[in-house]
Amino acid sequence: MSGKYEDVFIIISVTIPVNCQKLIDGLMPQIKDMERTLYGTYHRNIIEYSTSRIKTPESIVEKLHRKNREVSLNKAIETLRDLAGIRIICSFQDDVYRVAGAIKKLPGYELVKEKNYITKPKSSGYRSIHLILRPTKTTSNIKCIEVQVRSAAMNYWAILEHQLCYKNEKKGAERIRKELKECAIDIAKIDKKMLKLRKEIEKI
Ligand code: 0O2
Repeated sequence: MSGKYEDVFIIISVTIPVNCQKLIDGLMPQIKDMERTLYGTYHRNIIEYSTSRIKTPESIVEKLHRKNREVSLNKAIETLRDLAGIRIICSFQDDVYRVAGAIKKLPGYELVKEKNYITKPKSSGYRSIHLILRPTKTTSNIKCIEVQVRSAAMNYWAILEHQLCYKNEKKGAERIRKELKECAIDIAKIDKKMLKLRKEIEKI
């Protein structure tokens, strides 16, 4: 951490986590309810599991810096809509759409933005659906929460790629990035195949 960001870093560390936690605590119970309802409807686990995370001060400063924005608490609150995040991991590809559809209908939340990185994967190969939600009522000074919905296979790739390459500008890593992208394509094919097999089994 560069010395010039130390003050901002301390302010961010104190203010952001408590406000993000309010957003997560507001949404997580609704997701758990939704999980039970989906199980009741489809008689299988549509959602494997869900997790939450609060963006770390290091990651906030890094992201503001990467996006050429002023590194300040106000800029972080104004411009970063994934300070509070929930990730929902689904079993199959079609479940991702079921869950995203259900999230968009949750009472008390307005959909601010939807990004479908499944139909349009990122150049890295990353696949996921991102929903930015705004609660209609909140006491948090942070107004948005990001919900990432993806299959277990997409998640497997994203976790490993995050460790190996994401945000890592190392020269000479182009070949590795290319191979990781090929892995994302292979994994997407396997995801499709698993879905096809599930549909075949459902017909037997
Ligand atoms: P971290 O460390 O996960 O918190 P926006 O300004 O909203 O249009 P933004 O915020 O860059 O653009 O949104 P985007 O592209 O939807 O990405 C938000 C988050 O998605 C990232 O957060 C990552 O968690 C994940 N993500 C996006 N692209 C990739 C990728 O190529 N690989 C992996 N593994 N994850 C990705 P952060 O803050 O960048 O990182």
